[in-house]
Amino acid sequence: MDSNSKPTFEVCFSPALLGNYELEDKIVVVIDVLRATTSMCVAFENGAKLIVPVETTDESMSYREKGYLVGAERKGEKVEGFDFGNSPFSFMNEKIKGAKIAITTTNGTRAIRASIKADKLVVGSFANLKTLTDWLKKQNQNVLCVCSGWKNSFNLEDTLFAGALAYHLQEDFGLSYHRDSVLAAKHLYLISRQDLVGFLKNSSHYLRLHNLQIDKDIDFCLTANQTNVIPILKDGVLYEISKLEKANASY
Ligand code: 3SL
Repeated sequence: MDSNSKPTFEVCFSPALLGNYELEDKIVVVIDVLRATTSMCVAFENGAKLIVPVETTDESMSYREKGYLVGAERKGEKVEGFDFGNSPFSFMNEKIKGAKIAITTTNGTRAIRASIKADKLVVGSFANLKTLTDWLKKQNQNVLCVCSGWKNSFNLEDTLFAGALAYHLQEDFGLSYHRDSVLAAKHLYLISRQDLVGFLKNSSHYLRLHNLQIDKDIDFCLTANQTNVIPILKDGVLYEISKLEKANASY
């Protein structure tokens, strides 16, 4: 990065487009608003020690014998035999305090694994919007938002969160060659921010979760600023950033 210029801000609409972006010099913000990255924030807010994001149910289950709580979501539902699925409310209990967790979800944990080459990888959701925005402003480093989407397709809710970041960071960051996705995300956020739930009512994943009768999860995931945690990846494992920084001041 040229020392006189602002760091760049980019938005990748799907993990399938990641090949178009350099990750190595960037902070990557992985976004799966409904619901994986929101639930990860909630788990850390409730005292989880660490979270291992994995791709398959077998991999997640293999952590049980190592003393982990294990989670798995497929088609929006908890997979039988696991401790929990992917509802933020399932991470709001005493069992989570101090727990080591392994989890696989349809898109969110895959997007994290696909972004592993990032210089730093953090997890974003409306739940930690302000804390994450403030932290990103202080880093002076190029940022790439990776929307988890749905099975490699574009989705609206992750784009809206990327747009919220774009809006709140616009004074501090410049746009790169990949500017159109940022402009589109910011525009969608600006026309929806007064009523995110209403704006998403016809979107695919809203309807998928609504049909499972978990509208309370949707409402929770679209509510801004419920926690000050920032999950950050180190050696394939997510930790809460302030705890990791204390343990390793040089990170
Ligand atoms: O796609 C994912 O990773 C999940 O967040 C989907 S769900 O909201 O749990 O159905």
